Amino acid sequence: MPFDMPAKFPLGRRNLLKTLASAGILGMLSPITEKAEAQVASATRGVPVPKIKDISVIETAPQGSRLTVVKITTDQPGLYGYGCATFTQRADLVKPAVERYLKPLLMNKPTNRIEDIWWTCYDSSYWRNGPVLNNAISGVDQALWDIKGRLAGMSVYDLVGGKCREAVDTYAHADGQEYEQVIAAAKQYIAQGWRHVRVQVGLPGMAGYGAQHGAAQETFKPLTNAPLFEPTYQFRRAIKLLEIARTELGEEVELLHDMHERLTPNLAVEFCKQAEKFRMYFLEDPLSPEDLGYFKQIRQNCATPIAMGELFNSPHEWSPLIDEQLIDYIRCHLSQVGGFTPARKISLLAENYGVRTAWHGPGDVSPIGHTAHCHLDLVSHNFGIQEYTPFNDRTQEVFQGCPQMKDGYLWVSEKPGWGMEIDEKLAAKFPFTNPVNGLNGGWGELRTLDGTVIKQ
Ligand code: GCO
Ligand code: MG
Repeated sequence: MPFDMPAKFPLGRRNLLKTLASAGILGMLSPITEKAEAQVASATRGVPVPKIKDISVIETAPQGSRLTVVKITTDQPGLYGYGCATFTQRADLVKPAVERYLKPLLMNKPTNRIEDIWWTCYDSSYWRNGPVLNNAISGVDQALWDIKGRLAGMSVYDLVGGKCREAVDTYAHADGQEYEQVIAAAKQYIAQGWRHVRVQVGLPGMAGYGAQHGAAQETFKPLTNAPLFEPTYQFRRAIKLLEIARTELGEEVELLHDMHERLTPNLAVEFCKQAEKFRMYFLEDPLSPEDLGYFKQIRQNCATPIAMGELFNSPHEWSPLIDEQLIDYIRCHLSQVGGFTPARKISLLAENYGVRTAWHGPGDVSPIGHTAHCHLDLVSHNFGIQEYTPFNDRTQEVFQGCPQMKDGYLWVSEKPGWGMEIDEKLAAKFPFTNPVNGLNGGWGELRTLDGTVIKQ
C-alpha cells in the first residue's frame, strides 16, 4: 500500500519514527542493531564524554633542564592526562600561555575532540606558529591523547594504529673535548649494543656544540670576552673526527653528526660533499631555518643523508623540504610544532615522499615528550631513528613509567595513554632556579673572533 506520509502524518517523518520506536516496532525489526548497541555500551562501559574541568602546569627540573608539563583534569573522577610543553630557553612564558589563554578557551570542552581543540587553540591567537604558543598547545594536545588512551584502556600507539615494530631504535651521543675521548665513548656505546652513534668533538679555546673545550687560546686574540665560535675551525675538526671515527670504529657502525646550523651555507654544502666518503647515517641540521634554499645545492652536489628540523615551528618550513625531497629525515621537536597531532601529520606527509623520521630527543624534552616520540616511532612505518638521552634516577622517580633502554632500543610502558604517572609532590621539590648568568634558562651570546654575534 502506498505510504502517503504528509497526509497521514502531518508532523513528519521524525514523529513517525518516534511513534514506531515507542511501540517497539523498530526494535523488533533490528535485533542485530540492538545487540551491537548493547555490546558497544558494555565495551565502553557507557561512560559519558569527559569534559575539561581544569588545566594546570607542572614545572620541574629533576635533571637540571627546565621541564614543563600540562595536566588536564576532567569532570570524571580519576581521569586526567599529561602533555609535554617544554621550552627551556623561555620556560617562564609557557605557563601563562597555558593558564591565562588556553585554559579559559577550553574549559568544559569535550576531551574527545582533539582535532577540533588543536585547531581552536592554533587559530585563537590569530598570529601563530611561534615557539611559546606551540609548546602550550602541545601540552594540551598530548594531555588529551593521554586521556583518550586512559579512557579507552589503550596505549596511544594502539589508538593511532598499533605497533609496526617491537621497540624504538636509538642513537647515542659520543662527545669529547678531543678525538680520542669521542672514540672511547663511542666504543663503549657500541659495546653496550648501540648500532648508531652521534660523534661531536670540542674546539680548543671555543664553545663548540656538543662538547665544550677549555679557555680561549692566546693565539686567537679575540676582540670579545664572549664564548667564541669560528665556522671554518668547526668544519675542519668535524671532518677530521668523521675520518678518525670511520677508521677507528669500523665499517659497520652508523655515524651521525650534528652541525647545529652553525656553518655558513656554502661551508655546509662543502661539508656535505667532503663527508660523503664517510657514509654517514645522517648529518643533522646543516643549515639554519633562514637558509633553507641552500638544501637544493646540497642535494645537487652529493648523497650525504640529511636530517633537518629541530628548530622548525611552522608548516612553511617542513612542507617544502619534504615534498621536494630535499632531506632524508625530518627531525622536528614535537612540542615546538604543537604536539603529537601535528607531528603525526608530518610523519604521514613524509611517508608519502620517502622521508623518514628522527624526532628531536635532547635533555630538554620531558619524559612525557620522549614517550610521545616513542609512540609515534612505534606506529610510523617511515620511522628512521630516535635521539636518545638517558633519564637519571631522580627523573624516573618523578616521571614513573619512563621508556626503558635495552641494547640501544627503547621499550615503552604498555599501560593506557602514555603509560606514565607523575609524582607531583616530588616534582615540586625540584623547582626552576635561576642560574648564575641570571638568564632564567635563556642562552647567552656566541661570537666570532671579531666580536660579531652569531647563531647558537
Ligand atoms: C640535539 C640538539 C640539542 C639542542 C637543545 C637546545 O640535537 O639534541 O641540538 O642539544 O641544542 O635541545 O635546547
Ligand atoms: Mg641538534
